[in-house]
Amino acid sequence: MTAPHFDPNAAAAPDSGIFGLSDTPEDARVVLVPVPFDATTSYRKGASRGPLAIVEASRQIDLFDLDLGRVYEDGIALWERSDEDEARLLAWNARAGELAQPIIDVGGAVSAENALALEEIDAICAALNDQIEAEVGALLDRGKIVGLIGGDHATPFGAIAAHAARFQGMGILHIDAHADLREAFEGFTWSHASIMFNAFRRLSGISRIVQVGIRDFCEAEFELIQSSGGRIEAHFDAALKRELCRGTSWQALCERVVAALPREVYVSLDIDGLNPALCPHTGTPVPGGLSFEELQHLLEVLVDSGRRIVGFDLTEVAPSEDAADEWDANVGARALYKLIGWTRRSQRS
Ligand SMILES: [Mn+2]
Repeated sequence: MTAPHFDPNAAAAPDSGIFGLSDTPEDARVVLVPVPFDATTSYRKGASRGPLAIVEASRQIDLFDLDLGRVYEDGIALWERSDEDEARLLAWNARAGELAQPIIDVGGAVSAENALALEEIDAICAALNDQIEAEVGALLDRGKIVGLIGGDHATPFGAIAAHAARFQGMGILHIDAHADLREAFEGFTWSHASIMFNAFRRLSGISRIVQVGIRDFCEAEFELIQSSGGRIEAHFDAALKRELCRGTSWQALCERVVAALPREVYVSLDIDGLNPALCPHTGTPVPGGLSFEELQHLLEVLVDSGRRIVGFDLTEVAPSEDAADEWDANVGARALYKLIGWTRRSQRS
């Protein structure tokens, strides 16, 4: 619970926690797990700085939400891992990033030297996955609502695994510009571009992946969707926009998306699923995508349908190098607040 002196109408204190709150992970209902890792980001780095930038931007958000009310009232806190664990995670990111760069520079070409580096990168990413799965699993077992803040889109694998193990048969609502169904993109087993491939192939607890906003994918990914027997359902951005142009309402389109999902849903939100005007510094921006309001409405339709959001992640928010430009993190923090609000609402009804 928030401290008694906390005033939700006042400006946040500069030393306050996420969203200006003073909750601790022990007493908060919602715990956010930051993963400052972007080792395999292929085009433009920066998502590892996302969690810190989002926390800073989150302090200026008004806590009262017209649709969701007092989103903060049973506590929201950032998970704090031990100094030792945090230092190791940062060292993994530095080491894997350094090993990955020359491979990314040549587009993943295979050589004896690369093969050794790939082996070490895969091992680091596997260790990261185990660490995150343990952290998220322990929080879920304590009854927390858990959201992960990336980092690139490779970071939530452990979080998805922890949820899938506890919510057998859950679906994933995957909002992204990219299908993320590549098998070992550029040779990296745990690439940001492979997160849904890995979830699909490796996690038995997931009944279906429903994708929205997809507008950048290769033919092999398209074929995987086509041959998945409905286990992967893609709502391509072009198709959604064509329907909107022809007069179909966003409400009707959201209902169509949501209809494919089972009762328990994990939401994986890659910020590049939104229009790049809302995330100009993200690693792999693509024209098109959802507006902020379309995202908000999709979550609303999901929850109104009676489905339950069991957990979520927000990835690929990358702040500008220019510290005065906090736009990406500002949008990220607001998207995060909506995710928290709709998740809480879905768990109450
Ligand atoms: Mn992605």
